[in-house]
Amino acid sequence: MNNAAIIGVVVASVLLLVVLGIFFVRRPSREETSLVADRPPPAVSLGSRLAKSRNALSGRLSGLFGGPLNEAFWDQLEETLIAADVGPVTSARIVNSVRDAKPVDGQAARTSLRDEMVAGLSGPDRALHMTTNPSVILVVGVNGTGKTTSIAKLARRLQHDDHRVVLGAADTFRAGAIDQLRMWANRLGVEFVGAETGADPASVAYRAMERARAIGADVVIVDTAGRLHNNKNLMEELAKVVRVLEREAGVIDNVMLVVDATTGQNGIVQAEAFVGVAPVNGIILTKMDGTAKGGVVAAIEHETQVPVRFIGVGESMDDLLPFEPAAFVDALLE
Ligand SMILES: Nc1nc2c(ncn2[C@@H]2O[C@H](COP(=O)(O)OP(=O)(O)OP(=O)(O)O)[C@@H](O)[C@H]2O)c(=O)[nH]1
Ligand SMILES: [Mg+2]
Repeated sequence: MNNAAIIGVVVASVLLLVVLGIFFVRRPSREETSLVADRPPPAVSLGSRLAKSRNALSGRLSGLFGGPLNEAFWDQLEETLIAADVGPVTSARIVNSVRDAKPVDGQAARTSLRDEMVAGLSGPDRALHMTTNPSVILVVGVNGTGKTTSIAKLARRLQHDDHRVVLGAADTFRAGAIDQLRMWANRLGVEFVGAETGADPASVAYRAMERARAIGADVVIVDTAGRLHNNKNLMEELAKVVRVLEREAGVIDNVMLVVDATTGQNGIVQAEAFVGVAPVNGIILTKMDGTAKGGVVAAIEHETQVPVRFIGVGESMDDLLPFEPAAFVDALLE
């Protein structure tokens, strides 16, 4: 072999090694190609998700705070809060408190309004309770409020916090409901317990608990059929699911009522009806991205005395956020 041939072979070998190196370095790792749930949830901008409510509220407020703090100002401030679905009682209380603080100008009034809104939402413990193992999260609410989607989002959060989750599809009433939850379970890579449409929901709840104990999962989330509070059969069926889960777990740590924020004050009526049948101790307020009336959080909490634990701000699996009063109010008044 002459020198040129030797150099040719060396160059070709080096090139081959470089190409192979690039291939192996750039090839996605197992983590990249595996479950979506292995990736941390991306940060969601609360301000942009609440843009409808923010535009409605801030638009009216900026005009107001630019003018004199006379009687008309206080009346209009109250009307603005009521228009944002804050609720008449809560709106009046907030305005009275701001007024009592005797702000000297619009800027001081704005600061005081912000603080009063945050104070009005502060107090309740909003963390998920986890006292049993497995710990149960039962999800209830009227049709189409976002129960199943919120369960997927919750599972996603819990999984990211190193919990091992089982999803139980106890909505055996609506055709397609079981497959909808199964699809989410597959995407997230969490354990799933299903049934045939028409099966007894309480037995699904029981099997989900059994499965969790068998595999050492620490959280069981149970989906239920959407129901109106005046549907007697479905309400009795829900009471049975509650009894079975209470028997199996001792206590249901979290009974989450899912309320669609776009239904505004109607959500309060729904909430009150469910509280009578299941030991509801938390609210997930969904579709906050689709309403200009985000103030409904304040009214719902005031009327039901049940804390809003999470808000839904979109349709993807990362669009569920713990409800944090200060961040929420700042996003609305931004
Ligand atoms: N924009 C938006 N859409 C949402 C949110 N949460 C749920 N949805 C949508 O609302 C629709 C109904 O959601 P589901 O989760 O199926 O509601 P459900 O309460 O389980 O409905 P049923 O099982 O029929 O009672 C779906 O199209 C969801 O993508 C949210 O926070 N924002
Ligand atoms: Mg559902």
